[in-house]
Order: sequence, then structure tokens, then C-alpha cells
Amino acid sequence: MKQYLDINEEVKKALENNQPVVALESTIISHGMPYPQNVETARKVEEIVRAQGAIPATIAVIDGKLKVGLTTEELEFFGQSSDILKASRRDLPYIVAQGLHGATTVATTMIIAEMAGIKVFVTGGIGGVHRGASESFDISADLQELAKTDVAVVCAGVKSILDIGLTLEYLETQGVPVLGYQTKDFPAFYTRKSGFEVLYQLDDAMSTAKTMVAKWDMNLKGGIVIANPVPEAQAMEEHVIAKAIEESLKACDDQNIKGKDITPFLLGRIKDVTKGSSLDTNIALVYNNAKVGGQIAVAYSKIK
Ligand code: PSU
Ligand code: MN
Repeated sequence: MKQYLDINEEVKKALENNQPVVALESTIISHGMPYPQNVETARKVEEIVRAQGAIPATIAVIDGKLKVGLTTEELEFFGQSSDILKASRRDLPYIVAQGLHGATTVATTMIIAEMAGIKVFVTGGIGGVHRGASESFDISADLQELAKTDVAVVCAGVKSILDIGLTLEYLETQGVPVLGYQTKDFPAFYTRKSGFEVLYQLDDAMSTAKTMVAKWDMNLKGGIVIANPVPEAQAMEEHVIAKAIEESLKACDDQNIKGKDITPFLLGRIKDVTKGSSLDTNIALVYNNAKVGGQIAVAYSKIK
């Protein structure tokens, strides 16, 4: 594995000394937000993680190397370049063997975090079962990864561009705990509620870390979803986002967008339809996840 993995010095030292580290993904930078907000957000997220007492490790594939921890220049490159492939599990062997650049999705960031020994990962939202999946079979590889890779993912739930109910069913079948962070409601990314509840609410970082420890101590393989709702002040109005999503899904259909291009297309479209307000909410929820994820990483390293 060593020949593939390139962990930066700071992260390596932190891991050796059992200090808290938080993994961060790069698809959100290259394919999830426009420039320059993507790079600004990526930098600020790292700062927020540091402010909680944890070390940030943004993950990406550069020249075929699995990079854990990016420099400022590398972050900028991922924000600007159009030569970066969206890298999910199935894409990784090709990108690595060809020495290409890949922005890691939730699935791939989990894989590389696990290789490096990082247990907490902060993102915006995870992929899931798409609406109409009974016809299209479009189910994000993120869900399968959560079934088998031992990383806790802090997110703001699942966007309602997806079928939230089916996504939760899938996670149940795969034995993935879905925990509500200070909430009983499973959040829908742009809004604090989805109409679905979580089974378990946890109110602080330490009880969340204890759940992670219990799961992996018992050798129950797989990830954990920590669903952390967007702060009230930055949440979108239900009817505004619902309408934007309907319009965007229709555009996706009309333009015959398929496969891995669907999620980036919808995110961009929703941003345009909402005149940028969905992007503001997206950024706010990522910051909030970085704060909570940093705290969970600190709590986890205290127990371990
Ligand atoms: N949700 C967002 N922003 C994103 C993504 C999801 O709000 O950037 C990205 C994540 O990297 C996630 C991926 O893992 O989209 C899921 O893509 P797909 O549905 O093609 O598996
Ligand atoms: Mn898909």
C-alpha cells in the first residue's frame, strides 16, 4: 500500500501520536462548488477543524498518488483545474495506474482515510439512492462504502434530489448506524428536517465517539452516519428548495444527464435556480460539520 499512499508530514505525525485527525473530501471542491467559493470553503474548513484541536487531512489523488493532506497550492489546483476526474471506488484503479488526478467522493475518501488510519471524515452530504432508482438503478457507491469501511462520516444528511426514504432503508439493510446529532429529525441537507426521523439522537461529541468505539471494538465492520443539521439561521425555506430541486431534476432529465454527472449537474443547477442561496447554505452546513467533526475526532482520540 505504501507505494500508493502519500500522507503529509503533519498528518503522519498526528496519527503516530494518536492525535485527532479529520479527513476531508475533494469532490466537493472540484465538482460540488464553483470557483472561488470552493477553495475559500476548503481552506476555512481546515481552519475550523484546527480550531477544535484536530488536524485536517484533505484527501485527493494527484499524479496517481493517494494524497492525505494537501498544500494550499494543491487546494487551489483542485478548485480551478478542469482536468480532475470525479473518483469513486470504481474509478480509483484506472486513475492511479494512469497517474491522473482524481477528486475523491465520499466513498473514495473513506477508502483512503481507512488506509491512512483516520476515523472521522467531514463532508457536506453523502450520495444515496436516487429518485426513480427502481428504473435507473442509480444508487451512489457511497452507501456500499458505508457498509464496509470503518469511518464515521459527519454530514448534513441527504439532499432531497435523492429518495431519502430509500436511502435510509438501504443504510438499514447494510447495518449502518444513522445518528442524529442533537436532533431527532434526519436532516435534508438544505433544511433541518426531511420528514424522516433518526432512531437515535446523540447530544455531544463524547457519546458519538463512544458509539464509534463500541461498533469497531465489536468488529462490526462499516461506517457510521452522523447527521448534523444545517444551523437554523442558514437553513433554506422548504418550499423554495423543493421547487428548485423539482426544476433541476426536470432539467437533468431533459438534457439526458447520466451517471456520475448527475450530482454535480443538480448542485450547479439548484444554485442557479436559487440565485446562489443554496450555495450559501451548502457552505454554512459544511462549516458546521467541520466544527462537530473536529470535536468528535478530539473525543475519539481521548478514548482510544
Ligand atoms: N453532495 C453534495 N456535494 C457533493 C457531493 C454530494 O452536496 O459534492 C459529492 C460527494 O463527493 C459524494 C458524491 O460522495 O457527490 C456522490 O456522487 P454520486 O451520487 O455520483 O455517487
Ligand atoms: Mn450514481
